[in-house]
Amino acid sequence: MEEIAFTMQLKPGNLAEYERRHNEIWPELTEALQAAGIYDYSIYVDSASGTLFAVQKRTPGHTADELPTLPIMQKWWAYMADLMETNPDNSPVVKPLERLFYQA
Ligand code: RM4
Repeated sequence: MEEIAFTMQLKPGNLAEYERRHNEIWPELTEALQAAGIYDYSIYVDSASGTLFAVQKRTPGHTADELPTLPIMQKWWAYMADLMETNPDNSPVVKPLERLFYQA
C-alpha cells in the first residue's frame, strides 16, 4: 500500500458547487479510480482559501499514472475545469506533499 497526498486549488466562490458535483460523482469515474488501484480517497478543504487537500491510498501495482489517458478522466476534468486551477489539458494543478510525520 502506498499513500499519497497533494493539494489542488479551487477558484474563488466554487466550494459549494465543487462539493455538489462530488456528491454526485459519476459511477463510471468511481469505477475507473478503483480499477486503477485508488481507494480510501478523501478530499478535504480549507474553506477560507479554497485549497483542497487530497489523500489517496494506492494498491501495489496501481495504474494511477495511466488515469490521464482515460476518456472518463478527461471528461471529468473538463467538467471540473471551471471550478479549479487547471493545466492546459484541463487536469487540476496538483502539488504533491511530503509526509513529515506518521503515527500508526
Ligand atoms: C477532483 C479532481 C481529481 C479527481 C477527483 C475525483 O475534482 O478532478 O483529479 O481525482 O475530483
